[in-house]
Amino acid sequence: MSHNNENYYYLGLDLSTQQLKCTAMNDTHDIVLEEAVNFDRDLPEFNTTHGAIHNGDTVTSPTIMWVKAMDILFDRLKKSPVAGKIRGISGAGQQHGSVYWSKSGIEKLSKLDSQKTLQEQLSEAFEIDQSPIWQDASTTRECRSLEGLVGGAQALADLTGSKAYERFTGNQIAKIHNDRREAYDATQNISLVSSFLTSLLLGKLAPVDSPEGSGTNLMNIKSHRWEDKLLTHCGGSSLREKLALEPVEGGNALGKISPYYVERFGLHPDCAIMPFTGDNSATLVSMNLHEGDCVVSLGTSDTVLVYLKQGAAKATTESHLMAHPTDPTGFMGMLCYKNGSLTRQHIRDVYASGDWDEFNKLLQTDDTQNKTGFYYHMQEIIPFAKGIYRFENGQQVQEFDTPAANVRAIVESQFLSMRIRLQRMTTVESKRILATGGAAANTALLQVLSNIMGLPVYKQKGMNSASLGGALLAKYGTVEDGVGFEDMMKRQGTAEEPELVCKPDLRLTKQYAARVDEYVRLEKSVVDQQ
Ligand code: XUL
Repeated sequence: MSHNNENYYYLGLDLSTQQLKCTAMNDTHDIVLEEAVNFDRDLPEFNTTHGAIHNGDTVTSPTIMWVKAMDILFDRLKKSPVAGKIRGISGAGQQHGSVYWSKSGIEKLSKLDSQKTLQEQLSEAFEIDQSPIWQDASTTRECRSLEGLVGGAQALADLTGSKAYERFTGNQIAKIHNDRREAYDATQNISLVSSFLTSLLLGKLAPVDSPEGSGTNLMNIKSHRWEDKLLTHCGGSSLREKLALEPVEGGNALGKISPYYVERFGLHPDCAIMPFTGDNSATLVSMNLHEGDCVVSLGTSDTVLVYLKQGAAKATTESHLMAHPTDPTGFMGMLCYKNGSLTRQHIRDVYASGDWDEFNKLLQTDDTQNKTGFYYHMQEIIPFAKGIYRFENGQQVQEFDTPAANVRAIVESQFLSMRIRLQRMTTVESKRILATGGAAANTALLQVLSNIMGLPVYKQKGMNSASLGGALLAKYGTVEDGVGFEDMMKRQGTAEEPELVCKPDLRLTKQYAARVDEYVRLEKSVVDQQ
C-alpha cells in the first residue's frame, strides 16, 4: 500500500432487524465513525416493534422504512469529515428478508435525482410494500413442499446447505407466488435485504453474494449457482428472471457508487461498491475466525458460527452450512435461535423486576440440576416449537418454585442446545468461544456459557461486529489483487487479540455433560406436544 492512502476510509453498513448502522474505518482498521438509525425510535411513523410488524406468524418490515433510514444515515454521514474520503462500501443485511421491486422502481433507481430524497423517489418502487423478514414463520406448507420435491429434509440440506426453513427466502417467495399471484407477476426483480442495499448504492440491481444465496434454499451449496428445479418449484419459470443475477463471491467490486450519492451527500465518485453479505457472515469476517474458533453471538437472534474448511463440514437438518464470505471453498457453519435477547429480557421482566443486575444475581444462586426449562416465547427455529415448558426431576410442572430457577433454566437451556448442536455439525473440536452481540456485555451470562461448553470465552473490543465486518469487506475489495483476506488482516496488524473473559469451571462442565441425554429427551417431548 502506498503511503498517501492514510486518509482513505472504508464504510460498512448493517441493516439489521432493529436498526441501520454504519461503521467507517481507516486504512489501519481503526474505527473513525459509527452512526445508527433506530427504526422504532427514529422512524416511529412506521409503527414497528423492535423493527418489525407481527401479524400472527407473519412478520414483516416496511421496505420504505429501510429506504428512509438510508436517507437519514447518509445525511448524517454528509455532515461528518469522512464522506468524501470513503474509498469502498460494503455491508450486511439481516439474512433471508426479501424486497419486491416494481418495474418503475428499478427504472427510478437508475435515474435518481439528487434534489430529492430516496424515500420520495422510491415510494412506488415496490410491488409488495411489506418485506417478509427472518422472524417470519408462516411458510411451513411451502417448506414441506420443497423438501418433498428433492426427497426430504436431509436431501435438501445436502443440496443447499439447509433443510427447508420457514424464513429462508425461497419459501417466502413461494408463499407470495401461491397467495399473491398478481403482485408476484408484476414484480420485476427480487432482492435480499443485503443486495437491496447494494442496489440502492449502485443505482441498479445488484447480485447477492454466495453466503446470502445459502440462506434461500435455492442455491446449490457446492457450485454457488441457483438450482433451476428449486427456482421453478418456488416461483415458477419467471423466478430466474426476477433474481436475474447469479450469486457472486465476496471481495470483487461491483462498480462505482451511483452519482446520486456523489451529488447529494458528497461521496467520492470513485468510491467502489462491494457485494453486501448477511449479518452473520459479516460478523464472522469482523472476528477473523480461524479453525477451532466458535463465535456465539447473543443478539435479537442468538447465533453460533464456525469456520469450516472444505471436508470438515456436515450438512444436518438442524444447522446451516453457508458459503464462506472470503474463502470460496470453505463454509460457515451456523445455528440460529429466534428466542435470543428479547426472550431473555422477557424472563428478566417477569422474574427479575426488569433489572439485569437482579437477573445476574439470580443466575448465580439457584441450583437447577434437576430442573430444565424451554422458553420459546416466539416460534423457535431449533427445534420448531413454541411455548414455555418446565420440568422438575423429569416431570413436567406448571411453574418452578423460585424466580431464580426460571432465570437459570432459560440461560442453561439456550446454551445446552448450542453445545449439543455444535457437536453434531462438525468433526473439528472448538477450542475457544468468541462472544459478541449486545448480551455479550453480560459476564455472568458468559460464565454460564463457558461452563456449559467447557471452553474459555473471549471478547473482542467494539460491538458493531456486522458493520465492522462490512467495512473490512469494503477494504478487502479495494486492496491490490491477489491479497487474501487473512493477509490483509495480518498486514495491518489488526490481530488485536481478543480478551479472555471467562474460564470454564470444569467440575460444572462435567455436570452439564451428564444432563445432555435428559435434555434431548425432554426437548423431544416438547416437540411432540406441538
Ligand atoms: C440467520 C437469521 C438471523 C438473521 C438476524 O439465519 O435468520 O440471524 O440474520 O439478523
